[in-house]
This record gives sequence, structure tokens and C-alpha cells, in this order.
Amino acid sequence: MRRITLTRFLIEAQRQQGAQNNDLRLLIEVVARACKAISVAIGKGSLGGVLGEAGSDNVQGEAQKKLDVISNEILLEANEWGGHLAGMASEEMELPHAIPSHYPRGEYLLLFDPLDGSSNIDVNISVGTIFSVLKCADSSCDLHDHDFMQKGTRQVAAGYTVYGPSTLLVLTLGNGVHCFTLDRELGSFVLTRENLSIPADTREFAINMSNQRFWEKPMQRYVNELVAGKEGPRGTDFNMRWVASMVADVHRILTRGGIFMYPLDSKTVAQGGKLRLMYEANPMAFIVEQAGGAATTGRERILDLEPTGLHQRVPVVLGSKNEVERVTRYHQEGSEG
Ligand code: AFP
Repeated sequence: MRRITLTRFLIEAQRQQGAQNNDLRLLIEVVARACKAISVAIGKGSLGGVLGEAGSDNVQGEAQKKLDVISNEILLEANEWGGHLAGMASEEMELPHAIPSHYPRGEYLLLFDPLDGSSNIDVNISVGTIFSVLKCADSSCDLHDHDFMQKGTRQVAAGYTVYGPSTLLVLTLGNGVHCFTLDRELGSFVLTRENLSIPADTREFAINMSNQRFWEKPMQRYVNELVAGKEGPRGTDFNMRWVASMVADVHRILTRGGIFMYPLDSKTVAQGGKLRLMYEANPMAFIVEQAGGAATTGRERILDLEPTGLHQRVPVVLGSKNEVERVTRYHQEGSEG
């Protein structure tokens, strides 16, 4: 069997596009290398002394796990010195991280959620890293939040890793979505699925049902219809899954279809939703659209949102196109009625 490593894949993709962007290739390879190190730390579990609370809160006021802090540091350290980045921003840091002045600066910006689903880490359930790559309009001056606050349509690459039974890297450079599996013995990511495609229809949905009473009416209507099954207006039974690690739920959707929803609810409405736009919703929306799916807030396309803050939160509805469109239609009908 022909083994295509991530490096070979990136070089061949670069050749096909006729572009000589070595910095973007270096960036993706460095992120992948950092994710290997995170995968090793996670894999050690209790033996590595890495489980449990760090004893601090992040910018969102959420308790940080030791592995949140470790993963953040691994990504920062790996990406600082290569000369490919103008700066980084992370869920775990209030302010952007500038490249130290003794290193060269490049034209890209890297945003990441270093360890998504980290509340699952102590119970040995899949977690992941999500990342988004943008270009910096002016990499010569000091970095501010607004340098990162670009629409999702301006992403040049996005990806996530899932640290599960196997470690996977799912990547888009804006030309389809491809999945690599970490060969743990050789330490390289190997292409295992090309051009992932999300079926337009699905009978599987993912949502935290315990929030049902807090949702808006259009979301209540949509989920009530799914739960009513064969006897309801949809005339068919639906199945539900909720891992509570977005990477794992989204990866299932990229594998066999489905719809993932973290809608607006009365608990999170004041902050705009639960999930973060710049390093959760935008990269996942880019990936999902590249795989033929759709991603909205229930009202607007996620990739068209004009960011209002580095750590902005938004409602998220993504996955199989026909179901996402139905949810969005119900919201439109709800606001008309
Ligand atoms: P943590 O990283 O704090 O575990 O949050 C994970 C997450 O942002 C996302 O990955 C899940 O889909 C969602 O939150 C789960 O939220 P609930 O715990 O409210 O179901």
C-alpha cells in the first residue's frame, strides 16, 4: 500500500496548486508535531501525572485542567520560532501571543482551542485540538485582538485532531477535507481518508438535551419533531449521540453524517452562546462546508459572521446540509411569526 505521510501530502498539494507557500506547509507540520506531543501527554494519563485540575481559570472563567495548560504551552512553544507566524491566540489566553522579538515573524495567524472537551479528559473519553489559520494584514506592527477578528471565509486552513482510540488529524486547506491517522510507532501522520463527504440527509442528531427547556421555540420545535419519530411529522425515527467533546461529535458527522447543535439558550444568551467563534465554530464550519455540509448559527452562515471579539461566543448548528437548512428555516419562520 502507498503510504502518504502528511509531509508528502502537503508537498504534493503545494505542487498541484503551483504555489510555493513553504510557510503554510511548515505551519501545518509544526501544528501536527505539537499535536503528536499532546497526544503522547494524554496517552500517559495518570502515569504522566497530567490528569486533574490546574487550579486556575481561563479567560472564559472556566476551571483549567492540567492538560489544558500543557497543551497550550506545547502549541505556543512549537510555533514560536519557525518564522511562519505573526502571532497566536488561544482559548486559554486572554490576549494574543506575539512572536518574541528575537525570532523572525511570518504572515500567518494561528488560533486554537488547545484541548477541546477537556472536562472529558479525566474519564478517558476522546478530546481534541481545534485550529484555524488566517493571514495577518500587517505583520510588521504590534498585534491586537482586531488583527485576528476576521470573517471565517478568510481562513486559509483549519483542522482538528481527535485524541481517541487512535489519534487523527483532519485538515482542510480550502480544497476538500482529508483525514490522517497517527502511526504511533513511526511518529508520522498518514493519509487514511481523502475528500471526506457529509451526506446531505441524516437520522442522527447531537445536542445536550438537558438544556431543552432553555432553548428558543424554533429549536424546541425541531428537536420535538425528531424525538416524535415515526409517529411525528418527520415520519421516521432519529437516533441521538452526545459526547460533549465537539471534536468527537463533529468527527462522527464527518464519518457518517448527522447534525450537531449547541443552540442559543436562556442560560447563555447574554454571552451570545456557548461555543467560541474564532477557534471552535469558524474552523469547524470551514471543515464541514468543505465536506459538503452546512454550518449556521440557526440564523446566519457562521463563516459570514463579522467577529466582535477574540473570545466571542456563538450558537452553532452544523452537519448534514438538509437538516441544517431545516433548523435555519424554522428560526426564520419563528422570527417572522
Ligand atoms: P470543555 O472543553 O470545557 O469540556 O467544553 C467542551 C465544549 O466546548 C464542546 O467541546 C462540547 O460540545 C460542549 O462544550 C459540551 O458542553 P456541555 O457540557 O454543556 O454539554
